Amino acid sequence: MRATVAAVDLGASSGRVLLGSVGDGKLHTEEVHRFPNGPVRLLGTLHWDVLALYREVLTGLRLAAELDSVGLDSIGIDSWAVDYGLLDARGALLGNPVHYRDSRTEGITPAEGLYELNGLQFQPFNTMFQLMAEPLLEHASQLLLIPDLLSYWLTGERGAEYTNATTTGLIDVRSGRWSPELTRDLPSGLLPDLRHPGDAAGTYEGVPVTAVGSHDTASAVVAVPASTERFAYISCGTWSLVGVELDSPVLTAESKAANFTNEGGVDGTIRYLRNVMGLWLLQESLRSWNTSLEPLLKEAEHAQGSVFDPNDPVFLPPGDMPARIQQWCGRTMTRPEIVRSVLDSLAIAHRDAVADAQRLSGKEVEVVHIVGGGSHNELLCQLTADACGLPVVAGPAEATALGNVLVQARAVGAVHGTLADLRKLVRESQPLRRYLPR
Ligand code: ADP
Ligand code: LRH
Repeated sequence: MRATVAAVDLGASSGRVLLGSVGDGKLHTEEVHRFPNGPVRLLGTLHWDVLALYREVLTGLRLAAELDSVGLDSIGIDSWAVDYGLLDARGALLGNPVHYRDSRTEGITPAEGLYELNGLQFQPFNTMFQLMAEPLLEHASQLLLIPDLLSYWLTGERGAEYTNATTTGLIDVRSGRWSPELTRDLPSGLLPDLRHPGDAAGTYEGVPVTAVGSHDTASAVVAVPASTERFAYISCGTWSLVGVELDSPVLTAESKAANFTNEGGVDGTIRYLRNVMGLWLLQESLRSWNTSLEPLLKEAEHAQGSVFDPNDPVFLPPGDMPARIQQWCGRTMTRPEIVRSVLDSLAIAHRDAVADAQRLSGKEVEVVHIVGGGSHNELLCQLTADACGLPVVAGPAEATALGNVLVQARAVGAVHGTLADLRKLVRESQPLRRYLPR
């Protein structure tokens, strides 16, 4: 059987809709629509433009349906994590979703014992902390994470997809269910029933909508083209999500101190990883300079960088990134020097996270896979191989959308098997580039 599916993938910096065709051991994809995404400041608060995103999703689905004369077999949606819309009792959206980089959670500290319950690294923007600063909570009857909200608008059906739900901080890492203890102070009924990747999630114009790993990072990890179990991954886009795939969580004091997270993956896996600030540092620098990346990357090859800690919280909010980097490094730098500093610093942060993931989980790694837009950045891939002292396999850049396609294709019966079988399809169909450590 062959299936044609549409994958909607919304990253923090851009969104796209891919048409995927899967069957007879083959995977083929075509991008049908791409659009920018980013924060909008409105009366002092940082928001997403969620209606504009929904319009782009509709446009993408129309283009996908036009290209596929046979008829789509399924639609799946993933996006960045933690952010949500609140619905009133009639199901209408209350307010415009707030961006995780908004300052409303600044200064928040986690309660004792939280890590042991939810297994999540502390990030001030985790949904549970946003809810502590949420003025609309008392008026809300339900909360939907972004992919679930868009899916609800398409289908009229509500649910909470599991992989993304684990990023809220409200899921018990052992049971995989909403934690009665952590949700005690929330209005009853606020959190919808969980659904899992592969579950049916309603229909849109007669086409089934299928739950995928709706956390973009969960979908990206599905499409890591690993040929061994001994791999680390770096899902490298706005963030670098660096870690390993495990069967069960690591909840030790050392793991908590190292700020490693145990997020829920597809097929009951654990995504044991650390958030590294990622290419946001470059995106925000380019925005300040109002320039494009490629010429600067060329010049950065021969520039002298300085190393800084990319995970310093000073780099989290939007604003003048080059000024913050120069201040951290204590010197004035040219643009290529700033770009080189970012890449050198990310490579070292990648190395530390790969080393910590191995040490804390006991899982040994022989290859590092870089997927996402950052896999196009040759200098970053080489510097990461050099820092890790391990081969790096770069690609696919659209791993997230591919993981989304594959989980849908498996749900409709066009492909069978485990994550290893899905990964083999990616490996055999996508161009990959190998970097050896120098
Ligand atoms: P997200 O899903 O978080 O929005 P992506 O995975 O789309 O992020 O990655 C976007 C980033 O990838 C860009 O900010 C850029 O740094 C990098 N990137 C994309 N294409 C290229 C390219 N051709 N060369 C170098 N870097 C690239
Ligand atoms: C990457 C990502 C990441 C989260 C962050 C909020 O897009 O989903 O996994 O930590 O956005």
